[in-house]
Amino acid sequence: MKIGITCYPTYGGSGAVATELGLALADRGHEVHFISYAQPFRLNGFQERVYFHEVEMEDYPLFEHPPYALALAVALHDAAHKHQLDLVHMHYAIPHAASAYLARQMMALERPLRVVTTLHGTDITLVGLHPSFHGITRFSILESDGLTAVSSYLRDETVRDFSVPATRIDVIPNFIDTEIWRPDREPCHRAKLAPNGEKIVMHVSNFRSVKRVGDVVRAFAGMRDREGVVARLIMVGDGPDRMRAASVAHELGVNEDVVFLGKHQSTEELLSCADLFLLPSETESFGLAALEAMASGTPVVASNAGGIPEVVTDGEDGYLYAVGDTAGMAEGGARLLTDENEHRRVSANARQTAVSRFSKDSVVPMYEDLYARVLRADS
Ligand code: GMT
Repeated sequence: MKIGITCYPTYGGSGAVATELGLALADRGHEVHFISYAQPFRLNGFQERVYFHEVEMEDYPLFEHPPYALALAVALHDAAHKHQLDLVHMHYAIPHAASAYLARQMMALERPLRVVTTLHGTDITLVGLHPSFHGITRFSILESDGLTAVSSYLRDETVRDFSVPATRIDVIPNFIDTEIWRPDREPCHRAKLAPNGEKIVMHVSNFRSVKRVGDVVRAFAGMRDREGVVARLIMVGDGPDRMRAASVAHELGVNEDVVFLGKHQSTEELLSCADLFLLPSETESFGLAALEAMASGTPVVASNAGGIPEVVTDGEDGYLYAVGDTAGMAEGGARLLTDENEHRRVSANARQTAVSRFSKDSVVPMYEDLYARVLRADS
């Protein structure tokens, strides 16, 4: 097949999944064209059958906000026309699904162009709910020929808030390359991250309010209060709540042992040397960062919000707590940091879950099946 893929190219789970999907599809013999305003951050190095088309934008003084959705529609149409694309796959509905709708209309006189949209999270649970986006989000996802959500939770939210029939949505979970995200990943930076042999607690996110980064620090401080816990907290990523997290660390007197690394391209190198991963989010449609930690053999302590329980099974391959229960997270985290047998058990289960349920090889064929269905419906 010839497939166009659009995603947000900067940091973020949806862009990461879209890029990994494109690379995996190319590996399996498909031709893949990424179409976006910048090269997706995980798209580096040459790979056969992979192309990148940058969306060109005219910067005209009249435009306070350049109309990216329109420029993207034109770029999708151009790529579909020039490269004979069979379908375009949009990751994150806003504004991509609307641009794809326009591109499909533009192509209609020539030949059919099919549109698949993957819902990732806040396109449905937050941004899409805003009155300025709700109508166009509903319209454009209903107009998509194929529709996927990354968890059953997200499918149910879409049904409830956008009146989209459940039968229209395939649940296809996020996936991971378990050869890249692995426990024995080299190089290991443990000695640099924790020079005095401390345990490493880690958090990776975009530090938006939904991530509750203050709770990450509170849970860590709670662990540190418990006997036998000598640990450092490594905060990876950046975003609006970074300062807030730093001031919580100050207030709780743990700032000496909280390190803000900033954005990092290859978190697989960091996660494989962590002892514990914290994800206390208000909500997550899936929680790709948790899956990356699990594949790296790092036990996850998280909130039982949104789609996280579809990834982490409490007591088996991680521990889950109510949103805001930092005392519970501290207790569970401390147990994992001090009880070696428990750590080994949860770590092995986490890796096993990632390999058996969320590996590239088991999930990518689900997209291929959907594409085939969508294209068949055409004839
Ligand atoms: O939805 C967002 O705000 C951003 C999006 C992203 O691009 O990272 O995150 C969502 O998509 C990820 C990939 O499918 C999921 O793993 C995240 O859980 C989800 N974030 C939220 O639901 C808050």
